[in-house]
Amino acid sequence: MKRFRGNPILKPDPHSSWEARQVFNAGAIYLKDKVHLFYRAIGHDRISRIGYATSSDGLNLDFKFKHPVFSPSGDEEADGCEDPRLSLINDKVYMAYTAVANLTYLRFQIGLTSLDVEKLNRNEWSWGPRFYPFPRMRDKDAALLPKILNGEYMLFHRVEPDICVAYSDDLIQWWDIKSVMTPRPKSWDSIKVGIGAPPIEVSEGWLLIYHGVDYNKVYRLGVAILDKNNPEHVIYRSDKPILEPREEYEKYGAVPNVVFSCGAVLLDDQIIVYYGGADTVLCAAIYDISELIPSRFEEKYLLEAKICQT
Ligand code: BMA
Repeated sequence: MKRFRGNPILKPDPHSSWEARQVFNAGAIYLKDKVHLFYRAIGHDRISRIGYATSSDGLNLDFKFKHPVFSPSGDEEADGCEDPRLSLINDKVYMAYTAVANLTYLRFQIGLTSLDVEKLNRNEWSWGPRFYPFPRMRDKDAALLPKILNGEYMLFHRVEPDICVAYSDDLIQWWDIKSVMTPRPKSWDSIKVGIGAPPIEVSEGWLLIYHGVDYNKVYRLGVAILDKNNPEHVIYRSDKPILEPREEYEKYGAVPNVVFSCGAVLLDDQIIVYYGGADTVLCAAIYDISELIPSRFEEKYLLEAKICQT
């Protein structure tokens, strides 16, 4: 694993009121030869909005939209839209996010909306209607599986402390809410777990980057593989984290000791994981896919051993 040398790839802009304090936790999709990043931005008013930037190599940003591309609307999310996670299904980009309210009976729930790819390409930010899949249920860390399986959408979300799923055929009615991954006692992911990027399809199944929190409130990232045809089955889960706070920009900031991801892209055989450092800046880490999938590691190891022998 390599942290990108140019980290952080995005820092708060003191001259821009809506993103003056924190820019972090970006959702990502790869489309039309570039990575599109939708990031959480906090400004002077401490409200979270979503900003947008693109990168042709996935690491250096070459375009940044001047204004937020998605902002809170209505009582359900008056205090902010956080942690966007993007999934491309057919010609639509779906964005799940945390809708934050300031109501005694509601602090946060999941929001879901969509944007046509054509509109994204024209930077026309007329998003579709906003849905709240589980109205007023305390829930976050949501993303759609980027594929319709057996005619159903599959939503990952987090009812504390577990990663859960739910299914729907119209994105309005949801059923079969169930837990699929739970914290492990005495481990780096002992208190709660939540997904990072939406699952990425690979030959072995669905690769899931997820976060885990321990008793010291340290956020780390781990990896799991989900069954290809039935992604509610976890077929592999890493014992050790794949990323933990180590650099200054991960240890010190608005919330110390946090690496937190909402997006990743697979480019050739490398996965670029976008993550927020200490809830303040946006960073990237690059993984050879064989580092994340144990069977591929084995193949690579055997191949290297063979090359050494000859
Ligand atoms: C989560 C979310 C994230 C944040 C993380 C660490 O609950 O609020 O946006 O990065 O906590 O503070």
